[in-house]
Amino acid sequence: MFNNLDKQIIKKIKEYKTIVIARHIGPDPDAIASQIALRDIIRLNFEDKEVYAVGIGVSKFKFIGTMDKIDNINKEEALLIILDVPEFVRVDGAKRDEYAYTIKIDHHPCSHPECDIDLIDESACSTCQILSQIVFNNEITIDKASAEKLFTGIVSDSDRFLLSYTTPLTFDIASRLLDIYNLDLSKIYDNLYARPLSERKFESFIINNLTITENGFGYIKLTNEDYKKYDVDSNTASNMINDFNHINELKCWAFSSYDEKNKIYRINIRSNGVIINDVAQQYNGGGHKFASGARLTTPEEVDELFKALDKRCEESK
Ligand SMILES: [Mn+2]
Repeated sequence: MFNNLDKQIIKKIKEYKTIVIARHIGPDPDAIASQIALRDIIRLNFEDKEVYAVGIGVSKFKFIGTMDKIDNINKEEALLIILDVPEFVRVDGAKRDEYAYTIKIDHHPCSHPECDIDLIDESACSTCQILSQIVFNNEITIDKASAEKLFTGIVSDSDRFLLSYTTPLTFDIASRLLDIYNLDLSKIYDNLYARPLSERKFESFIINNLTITENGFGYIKLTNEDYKKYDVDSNTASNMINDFNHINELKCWAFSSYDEKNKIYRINIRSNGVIINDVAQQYNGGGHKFASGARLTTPEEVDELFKALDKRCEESK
């Protein structure tokens, strides 16, 4: 399994006293949950180690855990583990060259080596699934809190077992986590899915204003005025993009959310079987075959990307 890379990773974790764990910018529950779970599992198993989770905290995901400050560590002697992120350009709060040794554990496609050890399983629904597999296969001790986090990442990234990355292994691992650690499902789902009515109204606004081309490409460009009107922020649409799955008329859909603070257009793209990540890659983005994103600086680039996605839908007819 994993070509023994999991064994090599465990060996490296044993070797280093200081370990820093990072994940992608604009984190989702899988990114944060894998990060916090791995940190806490290492702390639980090796009391003498200093382990830190780095990156900008997200208040919405505080229920998973909070980030650490690393002021006084010697990075040159530390191990860096990046999770749920294919490339360093998208890593939040850590640079490869600053660390003694680097490890990546991820489920996003990546065609080139990125770290000293790259454990990539593109067939996994989530990074939390890979971590759970490493835990179970190596009989590593974890506690209920970490099991809860791993389960949270699996549920969130598989979109409640809806996406095509959901496999028998996904159910097997979820079942074992539930069974062994007696997890409280309603608590986990409340944390992940409870939201204010304003967000549901905003979702209706998107549905009502989505432009759908004759090729089955649906898109909307969200503005500051839209966020203000519905009392939501520029990240809100990103978190509901999966909810537009299973609409007959949509082959592929994309939201453009203008982020005024960073002066960028954040694009979220999903599809029902049309491959989109190579298109996103041409526009400062990337991701999975059917779930990608991009960050653009001008409205013209947004139009170009949307045109390219529409063309991809046309070609797939
Ligand atoms: Mn993920």
